[in-house]
Amino acid sequence: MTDTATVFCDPVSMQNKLFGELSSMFAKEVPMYDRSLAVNHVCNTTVCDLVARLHVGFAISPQQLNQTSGERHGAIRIGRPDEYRWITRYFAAFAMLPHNFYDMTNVGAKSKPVIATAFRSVVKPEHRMFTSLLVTDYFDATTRARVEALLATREVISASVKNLIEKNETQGGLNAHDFNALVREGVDRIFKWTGNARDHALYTELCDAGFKIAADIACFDSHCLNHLTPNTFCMDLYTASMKFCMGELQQGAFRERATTTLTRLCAAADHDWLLLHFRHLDHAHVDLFARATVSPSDIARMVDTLVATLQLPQFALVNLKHAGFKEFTEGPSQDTPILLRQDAYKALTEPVQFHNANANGNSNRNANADTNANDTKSVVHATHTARFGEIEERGYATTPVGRELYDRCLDQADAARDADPSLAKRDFPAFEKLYAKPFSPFPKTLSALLQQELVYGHYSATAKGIAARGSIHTRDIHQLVRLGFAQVKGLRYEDFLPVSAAGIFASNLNQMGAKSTAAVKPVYTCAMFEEILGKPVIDSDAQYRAEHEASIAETFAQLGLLEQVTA
Ligand code: OOG
Ligand code: NI
Repeated sequence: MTDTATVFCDPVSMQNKLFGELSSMFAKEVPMYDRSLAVNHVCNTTVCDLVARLHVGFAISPQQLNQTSGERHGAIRIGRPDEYRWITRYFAAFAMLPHNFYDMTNVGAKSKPVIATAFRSVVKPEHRMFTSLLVTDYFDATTRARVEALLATREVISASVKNLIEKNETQGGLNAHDFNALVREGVDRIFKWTGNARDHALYTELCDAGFKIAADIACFDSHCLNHLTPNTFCMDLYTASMKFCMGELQQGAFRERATTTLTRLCAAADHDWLLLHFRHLDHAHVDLFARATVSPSDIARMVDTLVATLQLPQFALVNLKHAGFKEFTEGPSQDTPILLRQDAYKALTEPVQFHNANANGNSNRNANADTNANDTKSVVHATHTARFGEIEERGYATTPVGRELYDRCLDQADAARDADPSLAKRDFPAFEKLYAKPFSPFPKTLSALLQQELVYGHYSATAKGIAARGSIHTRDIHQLVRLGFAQVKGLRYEDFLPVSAAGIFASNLNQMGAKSTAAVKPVYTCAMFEEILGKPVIDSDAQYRAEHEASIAETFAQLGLLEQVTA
């Protein structure tokens, strides 16, 4: 019997639908975002053209390209623990589970009164939502009471969405009609920007005290999406292209950067790089590709085409209202393929309206506010700067040793950059060299990164290895790969980095962190956070490690090496 009303939708397909619709919503509201997606598409297409020349046999369909360019992460900020638990249950319907506990109250000068996790699929995630919770006990008692009182009076999660979430949990799924309604609630209400806010006096006080983040969370009437980050195949090509379209790079300088980047890509785009960047490929595909060379004149022609495309009227981002592009890419140097590199156009200053009885409170303290002084219930027209346009390129997941090395290298690289902040503008190649030097302890190839146990991989036996069963005399996994008996794919990093998230908070709020004003600064633990979620938080490092180790055990089994040990 097929009763369509009882056929449940696939949660991952619905996840794709949710993120697709969030992206359309965001694109309608923020023209810069819409255009940045178009620039990313042009850049990803250029990278694919280059890769197809380098690897004869490589192909990507428009659909596959759209899917990869459509991978996204977003960020939302929640005010109350009960709201947070509903959001956890909302994402669970889409098979998105909490991964990692990010304590943003404890990241040095950029500390903020939020704790967070990222909701994503456990296996091959394409979408993620970095979800923060405001911790009100970070504040002195008076501020805390005011923030909590304001938050207590808002209702973001409607009764109908609660019903749908409960129905999903009791039935073990939702049919298309219900699932579509769940998506619509997210897109039209929970994550939608409205520009409506409340309590301008509190807003101003929180901002002045260095707590813009709290103002951003407490005074607005939805958990609006503050960014939605697409995936790029080549960060440096994208950032140069955006700066060219935004009028921040002249054509000559853009040509130089694009040429350097595409030339570097010719060297970097080996099989490991292909497997890292293209989900539709596996060893069986890349092994069939024939390597070819791309000449400087081929690259020059590609750059000509890119320049001509980006000069089309639809890419004249210089004509849109914006606050410029960030000066530096966050993350490892361009030649170190680990974790993630992120960049962004800066947060836009957007109009907001404060509706409430306190509207006249202290409004004249904010130069941006324009109040009708005759009416204490009037609307305050002000501005808010929160939504920005991030982009990311993902690298290999590091082991704890790799992560520790990364943190040390990053500290040095940041210090070098901060010592000469205008170098990137004056002399970009010199800046790249300066920033790359502290990362020199990292090898640049997957095999060396694996050999030094800095990143995780997924190993499998090759046909040649299986044929050689019984005559293989080593159990060194790296040696097995070198001999062609095993093959490996680097595991891609699917999570966030607290330090770079803190930098993102700081740059899009245009404010560093602020210390706790509570009598005693509270300590937040993952266990406390799990109480709020009502679910365990998955430790992604343990997952990467488990996959790495299980794949080695499976490879040994396939190669008959387990029997050898026990024999
Ligand atoms: C969260 C920023 C974190 C990232 O990419 O690290 C983030 C926020 O601004 O709410 O999205
Ligand atoms: Ni982000």
